[in-house]
Amino acid sequence: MADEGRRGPLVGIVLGSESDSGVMGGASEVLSGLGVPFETRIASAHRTPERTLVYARTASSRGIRVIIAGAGMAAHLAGSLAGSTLLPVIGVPLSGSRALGGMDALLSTVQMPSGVPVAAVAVDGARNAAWLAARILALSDPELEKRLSEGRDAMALAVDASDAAVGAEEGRLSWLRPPLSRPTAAPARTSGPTPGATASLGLSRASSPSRRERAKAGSPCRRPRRAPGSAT
Ligand code: AIR
Repeated sequence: MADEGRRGPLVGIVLGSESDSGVMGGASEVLSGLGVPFETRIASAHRTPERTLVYARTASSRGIRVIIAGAGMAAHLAGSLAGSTLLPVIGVPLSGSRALGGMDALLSTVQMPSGVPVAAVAVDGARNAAWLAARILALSDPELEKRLSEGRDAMALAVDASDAAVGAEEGRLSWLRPPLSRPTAAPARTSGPTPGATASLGLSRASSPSRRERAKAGSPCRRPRRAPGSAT
């Protein structure tokens, strides 16, 4: 993954393994879209503990302002980094191993001891890690704050468009439903529903009304409740 922009990187994306790059590429995409310069590095808390330590210790002096750390399995990467820097660290628990669906990585990332915080996002939540990093940077960057605001407006517009599309779909299907203004007189206590009531919904059957239909019609099919305290 290429470094972004003319400025030095502000966000450090650290992967526990190259095998994490598929999911973690989502963070790069978001930061690229927002014009936030970042770098991507690979360092394993277990396989290369010294490299991880050096990265954490030197990140701030190189201009990094937020670290995003993604790892799977016993995911101690974010915690290790957070223990050796004062920069905010966002942890991305990854589900890659499949054995525990990412629960292993989630707990390893999120259950940090007091005083060494890791802001953990959802399992495989690389994109949200990037959005969060951008929000942190936007505290001191009004231009970035503006881009974030525009991004949020675009998301809202997309929801509006989806809602309009669903509304149109509902309009087309409304003939399937019974009219809302149908009279709601209590059904007579007969042995079954009136034929017309279910026919309009396409639910009528030649015989054997459903349990719901029997209950609606007041059919005494259900066992009577025992009074509290009554003998067995
Ligand atoms: N991992 C690597 N070092 C420590 C950990 N926890 C994680 C990687 C990856 C998983 O182990 O972040 O999600 C499997 O790595 P690999 O290299 O075997 O594919």
